[in-house]
Amino acid sequence: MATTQSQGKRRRAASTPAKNGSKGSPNSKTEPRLGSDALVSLYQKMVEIRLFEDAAQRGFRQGKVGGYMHVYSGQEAVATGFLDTFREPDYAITAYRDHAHVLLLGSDPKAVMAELYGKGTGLVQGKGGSMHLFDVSNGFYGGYGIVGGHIPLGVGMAFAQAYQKTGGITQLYLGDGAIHNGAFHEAANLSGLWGRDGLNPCLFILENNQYGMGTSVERATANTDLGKKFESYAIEHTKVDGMDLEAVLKVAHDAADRVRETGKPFAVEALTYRIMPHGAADFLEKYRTKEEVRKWRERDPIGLLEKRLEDEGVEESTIADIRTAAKAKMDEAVKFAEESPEPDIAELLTDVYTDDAPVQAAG
Ligand SMILES: Cc1ncc(C[n+]2csc(CCOP(=O)(O)OP(=O)(O)O)c2C)c(N)n1
Ligand SMILES: [Mg+2]
Repeated sequence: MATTQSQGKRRRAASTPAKNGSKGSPNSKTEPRLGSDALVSLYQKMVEIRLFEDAAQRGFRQGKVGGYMHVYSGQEAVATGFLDTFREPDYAITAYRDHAHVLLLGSDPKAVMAELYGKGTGLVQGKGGSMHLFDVSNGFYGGYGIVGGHIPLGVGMAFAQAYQKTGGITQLYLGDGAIHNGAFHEAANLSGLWGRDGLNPCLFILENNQYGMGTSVERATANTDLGKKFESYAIEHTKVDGMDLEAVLKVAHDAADRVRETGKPFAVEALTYRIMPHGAADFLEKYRTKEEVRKWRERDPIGLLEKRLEDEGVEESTIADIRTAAKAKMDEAVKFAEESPEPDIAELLTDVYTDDAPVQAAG
């Protein structure tokens, strides 16, 4: 059963359209939806991500989640805002802090939670774990644990989209730590170069949460204006307050339209903050003060959006109902993960090597 399922996934072509993308021709613009109904629906997504992360963190502490895990709490407005622009046949790729991205693209929280638990019903049959989520059917190409390792892949995906004239763009998420990795500089150089000919519709989303593990941006580089790193490669860029969903939405839609229209890369630095430790087992935070964390928690993107919704006249009961429903959904995901079977032993041999390798000529 498990084998059939994964073979089915493998058969999907790389250009399979994402289920979750908004409709419309690839060239039409996507206006940000800023009315209170739209904001309420995005609020619901952000709350679901936060509660998913809380549940995952509990599962990790109980020893039920294997491998390692990094939660996205505090950064929700960034992926929520940018993925609001996502449409068929776009692609998205990120590093290991990837739960939010895959959920926003439409993966079932039950399958994602089961993946963290290493179960056979998991998104990638329990073989990827938290850091290696993948869902091609929704346009999500991972989930990578090697810092910076996914950046050349994302630039290559964008090249493929232009080369194959799919009309899609690639959203490539990276951290403030990853930008110092050599892979970024080589890939950004090619992105700028190919972009000159309209061959790199890559939207770089630099999630500057101000730390790479315990190293602050100030301690990692002498040039702390991280967007400037893109200038070396002739990639235009801008900044946004990554805690403010509405600000992110506006910048994200402009940026995505621009990349779609020109085939050139563009970068947005979103200033954000992770309110949780770097990884699920890291609790000794000697590199930042409690006072600093408290200060940023006052700008928690979910709290800010709640205030905004109140100003818009959204009823308190609407907010409460969203929270209750999200909690029930995540409880259900945990129950599913806990009750799911271990992966079938046959899974050891699936999705390891491709079936599509060219046959080598003899001699
Ligand atoms: C090539 C490589 N070097 C070091 C590590 C260890 N490591 C894991 S996460 C991390 C920090 C990356 O920071 P950033 O890109 O800002 O992402 P964030 O964790 O803040 O989301 C490091 C150095 C790694 N996984 N891969
Ligand atoms: Mg960081």
